[in-house]
Amino acid sequence: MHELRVVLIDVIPPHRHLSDALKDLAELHLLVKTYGGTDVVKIIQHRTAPDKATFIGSGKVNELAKIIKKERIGQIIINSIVQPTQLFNLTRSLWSVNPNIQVWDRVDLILNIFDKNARSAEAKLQIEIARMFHMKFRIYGLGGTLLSRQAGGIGTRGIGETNVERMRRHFKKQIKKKKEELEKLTTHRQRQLSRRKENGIKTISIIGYTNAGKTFLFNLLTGKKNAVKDALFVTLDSSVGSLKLNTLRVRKSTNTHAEGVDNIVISDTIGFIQNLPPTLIDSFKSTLMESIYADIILHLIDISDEKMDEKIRTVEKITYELGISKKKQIFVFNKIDKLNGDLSELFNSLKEKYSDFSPQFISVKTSEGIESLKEDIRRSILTA
Ligand SMILES: Nc1nc2c(ncn2[C@@H]2O[C@H](COP(=O)(O)OP(=O)(O)OP(=O)(O)O)[C@@H](O)[C@H]2O)c(=O)[nH]1
Ligand SMILES: [Mg+2]
Repeated sequence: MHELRVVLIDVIPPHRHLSDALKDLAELHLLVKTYGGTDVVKIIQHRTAPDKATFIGSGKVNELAKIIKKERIGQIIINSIVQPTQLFNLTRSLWSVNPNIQVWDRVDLILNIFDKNARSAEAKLQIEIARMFHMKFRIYGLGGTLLSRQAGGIGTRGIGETNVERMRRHFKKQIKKKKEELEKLTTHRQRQLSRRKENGIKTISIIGYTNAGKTFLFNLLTGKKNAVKDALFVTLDSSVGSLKLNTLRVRKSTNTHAEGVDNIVISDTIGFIQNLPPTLIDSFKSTLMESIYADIILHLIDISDEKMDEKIRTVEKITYELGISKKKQIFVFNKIDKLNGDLSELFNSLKEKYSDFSPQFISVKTSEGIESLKEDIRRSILTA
């Protein structure tokens, strides 16, 4: 397989520091790596707003064309959600140096990673729907320019318009069909979840930014062996297992069974990322149903991440959109093994800042803090 050589592009406001922008691009870099590409060149342009026609300004387009030629670039990836006409114009202006050049925005890249990692029928279906929604807007967006202009010169109402109409109808029908299929799966899942509740089984859902260590924690708590990787969106499906509390010091006087604490199901699911269009989250409702029905949410956070605060806010925003922000949540700060020195000051400030979410500090890698987390889960579940 030949190497996919990529240029990453970001347009940032004039006052933003280059070092900050490079940190932002680090995530895009990881996404590209996950997809299997090699980023060769990074281009950051300071602008008050993206160029209306080609997203980056015309000078940068020329510079980009030279790089494509010299570095044998096959793919451009822009770290934003880009308008369809801008994508098309930019692509067209690069055809002279590489007629096969692909220009993607952030959502295209994420959808393509999803495609690669999807295993279950449910995940595949959800991605198909997300992709159709994404393409639908692409085609509508181009409808006014490219497609109807094709009809130019033809006397009557214009073939272009008819094409757009036809595609619109086609997409509408396809989306409806796929949504009905997904609806069946969702209903089935809902029924399972309701049955769990009726049987007195408590459920805990691990959520968090992608790559926080959710599956690693899930495996540790359940004894399962799901895939853990230093890549983004490794997990796309939700999976469940029973929480092993047996390592807990069981007090002789309490009958844990009667308290129902061995009946705890824990779920792992798709991670979140910033700049996701709401339709994309919406297509994952079926998978996210596990979190929607959960009694307790464990929000897992990578404490070693420079962008930790921003990522916490992104996850909080999504939990709000999913209607689960009012649920009992425990903030679990993971990867403490990656930090050096005296951590008590940091831990105390986080404990204070997130006092509503009973912060816990763990390392799945070294198992530090895991017993205390289990203890907290057990306490919370009795009142949930
Ligand atoms: N050093 C260290 N690395 C960790 C720890 N927990 C997880 N990791 C690493 O972080 C990476 C991501 O772990 P995963 O469990 O796959 O993360 P995830 O949140 O499930 O990620 P996605 O499913 O891709 O959203 C892996 O390389 C893990 O080995 C930890 O406590 N310490
Ligand atoms: Mg995972």
